[in-house]
Parts: sequence; structure tokens; C-alpha cells
Amino acid sequence: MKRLCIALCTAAGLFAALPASAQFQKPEDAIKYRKAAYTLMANHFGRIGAMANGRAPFDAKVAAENAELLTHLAALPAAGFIAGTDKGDTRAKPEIWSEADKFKAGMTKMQDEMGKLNAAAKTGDLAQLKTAFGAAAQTCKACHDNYRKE
Ligand code: ASC
Repeated sequence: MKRLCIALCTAAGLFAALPASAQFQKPEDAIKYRKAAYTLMANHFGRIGAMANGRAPFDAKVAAENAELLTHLAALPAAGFIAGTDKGDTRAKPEIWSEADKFKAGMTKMQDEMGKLNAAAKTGDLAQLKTAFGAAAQTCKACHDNYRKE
């Protein structure tokens, strides 16, 4: 787990330091990248959600591991929203680029709430996890409602 975290942190740091366009050869690559990041996020968020919603037994260690991963994964998708990637195999709406500041603010809010979820998970208290999970899920939903086609 520690080694995985170091690898992810290093990757996130490298990517943050590069211009987003430098990461991708083609627009499709950026679309694939951000979708892959969201797939991973949905998986790890879903594991916490199952515990928060009583569909799985609460295991504080598992919750904390997943929440920690989410703080790193949450840094990834933004880089995939480069210009020219509103077309192709994507449900991204053009408003992502025409309201770029608002979209970016939504992305930042989601990252902040994942950070709070991580802090809540580390307490080992299910009630705190539930509250933080709900707030984080709202930030996912807000962007889906505004920026994702049906
Ligand atoms: C999830 C998941 C999302 C969000 C969203 C919250 O578990 O995969 O995309 O929560 O449904 O409203």
C-alpha cells in the first residue's frame, strides 16, 4: 500500500508539473485517460459508499485505505479535459470549456471534499464517514448534472 501510494503521489506530482497537452499524443488519449481516472474513482468511492449506506460491513481500515487513494485519484481527471476533447467517445458537454472557470471550481470542490473524506475516514468513526461521503457524492453529482450528457 505504501509503495503504491508513493508511486501514485509521484505520478500525480509529475503530471501536475507538466502542461496537460504534453501528456497526450492524441485527443482520444486524453479522453481515455480521464475516463480511466473516473473509473478508478468510482470503484474506490463505491467501496466507501457501500459501507456508508450499510450495504457492506463497516471496516475502518478499508475505508481509510480507499479514502486515501481517492485523494490522489481526484487529482488526475482534470488534465484530461484539454481543448478539442468535447468530441469523440465522451459524454462531456461543451459547457466544460465554455464555462471553464466554473467547471474548474467544481473539480476543486470535489478534490477538497475527497480530502475531508480522507480525514473523516482516518477517525474510524462511521458517522463522520457517512457525512463526508454524502458531501463528496454531492460534488460528483453536481458536475454530472451540469457537465455530463445522459
Ligand atoms: C458514486 C459514483 C458516482 C457518484 C455519484 C454521486 O459512487 O460512482 O459517480 O457516487 O453517483 O451522486
